[in-house]
Amino acid sequence: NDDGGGGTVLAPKTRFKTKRPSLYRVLLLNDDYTPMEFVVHVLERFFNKNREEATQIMLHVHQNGVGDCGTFTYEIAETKVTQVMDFARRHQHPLQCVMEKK
Ligand code: NFA
Repeated sequence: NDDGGGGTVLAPKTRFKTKRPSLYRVLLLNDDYTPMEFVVHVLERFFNKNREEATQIMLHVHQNGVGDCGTFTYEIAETKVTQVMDFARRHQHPLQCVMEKK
């Protein structure tokens, strides 16, 4: 811009700062009642795992108490948690799904 006095007034520089989104890990928690096959189905249906991967993750959760289903941005992770919790509740299984910031 021009200030009318021979000087030049610069417009504030517009910055296009890119911010990487925070990432969240979605975890399944072990319990004594949810059938193993149901957990495998959850991993296939909501986390796009094949049967082999799903079975490995399910067994890891069964043996270690917790297991990694995947890493997502906040909104996607939140949606996965809600979908899994609703699906488990509808089937009257106590399966718990949580998210944690990385
Ligand atoms: N522990 C459950 C059982 O023995 C299986 C399970 C695995 C539950 C992973 C929750 C998560 N039926």
